[in-house]
Amino acid sequence: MAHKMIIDTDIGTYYDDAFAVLLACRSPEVDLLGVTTVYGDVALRSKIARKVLNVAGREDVPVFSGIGRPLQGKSLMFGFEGENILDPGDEDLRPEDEHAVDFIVRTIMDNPGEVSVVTLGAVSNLAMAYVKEPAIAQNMKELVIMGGVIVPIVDQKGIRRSPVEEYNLNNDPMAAQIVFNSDMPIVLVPIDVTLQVPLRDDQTQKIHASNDPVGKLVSGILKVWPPQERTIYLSVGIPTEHTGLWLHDPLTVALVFDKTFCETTRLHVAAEFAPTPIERDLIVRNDVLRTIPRKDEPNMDVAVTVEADRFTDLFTARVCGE
Ligand SMILES: [Ca+2]
Repeated sequence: MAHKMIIDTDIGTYYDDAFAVLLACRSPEVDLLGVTTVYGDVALRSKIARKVLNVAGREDVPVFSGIGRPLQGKSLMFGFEGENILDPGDEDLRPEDEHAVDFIVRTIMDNPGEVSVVTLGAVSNLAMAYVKEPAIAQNMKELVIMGGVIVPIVDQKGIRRSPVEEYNLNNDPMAAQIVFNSDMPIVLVPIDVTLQVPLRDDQTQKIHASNDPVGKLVSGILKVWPPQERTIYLSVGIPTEHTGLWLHDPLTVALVFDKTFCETTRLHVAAEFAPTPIERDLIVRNDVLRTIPRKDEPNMDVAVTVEADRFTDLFTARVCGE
């Protein structure tokens, strides 16, 4: 039976949330129950999600706007915000009236033990859903979170990735603490693992050659992404020659239906604030949430390795309609 799934996403800031939604649409193993939006301009994000689903022929999948303002701190909007997805004729794209938090609680409680929730942005909606109905922790099948850094690494492009390099959890640190301290069955997919799944050149060429509507949408996004990323990175002082087309969010979706893409280990991961050196800024910040493994009772499964070629080949084939 297909895996019942809710995707909670900050679609629009980076390119790969749209790719994750499209992969779910194109995966027969997935029963996509709804897409919820989070962080910043959730109305715009919902419009983008609605459009992406429609292109994939999934007008039946509902979209719900969630929490735009982090429980703590302020949201920073940046990204491509739908360029090459939305067009001027899309003014009427609308989400459902129900709030994302209510939809998440209702859907989990109506389908005990069956719903996998995948978060691809800040975990504000999940934190509020848990506060509203703590029993979702025992009634969800799993919560698969793209976020955090477990093993700080130097990526293949030569950039050191410390906990500050991961935005999803730092965009709402209080929400991350609530979720980590809940009893939700968490699978954490940290960025030190997702940085191992960039699209290869032969795969992007195959996507650019695709005549499939989903393949064409992915191709269009890939074309506008490098200049967008350059703008985003320059605005925070990051060298832009080091970037790659990583599939952080699609990998997180794929893990719901094929756990063998990643090797996981049971860890206790604490979300806490600790002094964090930020090499690019030559400062030490105390307001950065770190994901720190502790020798303590495990509270989640953490992805530690990934079969990169097998996953990126699957992604490429599915968005090209094969
Ligand atoms: Ca995201």
